[in-house]
Amino acid sequence: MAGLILALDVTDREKAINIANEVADYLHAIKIGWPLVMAAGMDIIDSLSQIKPIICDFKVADIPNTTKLIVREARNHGAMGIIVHGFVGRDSIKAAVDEAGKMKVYVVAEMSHPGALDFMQKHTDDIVLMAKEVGAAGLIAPATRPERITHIRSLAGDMEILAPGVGAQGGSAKEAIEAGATHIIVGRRIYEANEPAKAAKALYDELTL
Ligand code: FNU
Repeated sequence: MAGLILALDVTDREKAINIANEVADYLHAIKIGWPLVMAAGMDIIDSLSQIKPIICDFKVADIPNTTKLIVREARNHGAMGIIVHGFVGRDSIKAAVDEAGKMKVYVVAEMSHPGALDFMQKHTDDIVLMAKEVGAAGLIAPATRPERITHIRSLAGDMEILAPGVGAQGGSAKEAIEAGATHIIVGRRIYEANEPAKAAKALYDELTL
């Protein structure tokens, strides 16, 4: 079943935990990234893991050894998944997958912002095929370009596809799922809403109707 992932890009620990609790019923997982981890520390992963599984959006883009060290830190704090960049190449992605254990590795296949067309999109197909061969659990593909999700799905087999770009970036939850995403990632549309639970429910309903 399609699932909703909250991008919890707030920079206050208490606010993060409050929002997570408020919307938890509608979530498959919570994605946290540099804004929250830099503000609240790595322990926020342990705390939020008590509420929902945590995906660390660290967009790791480094040599294999450093990649391995970063993946290990996320794993030691109880993360369910980690997002890494694919353009760094096969050896770094393999290092992430080898170190991840039960944790899922998600490889960015194509980003959702317009700048992704400058360099990244030219290499999307190769990144998808490499991520699949190396044994990554899933891919990140743009909800802002559903036709690209469909294309990426045609190469990805049954890998998970997480699609950011719904709401604030203009993408539609329903279109992303119809195009082939398994999950949508939504941040501002939920955490900036006057009533986050209502916003999360509306997206959840859109996925399950
Ligand atoms: P919202 N994100 C993204 N596009 O937006 N990880 C990508 O291509 C990508 C991401 C993240 O716009 C972004 O960093 F690979 O407020 C943010 O955390 O809904 C979230 O997805 C989108 O947030």
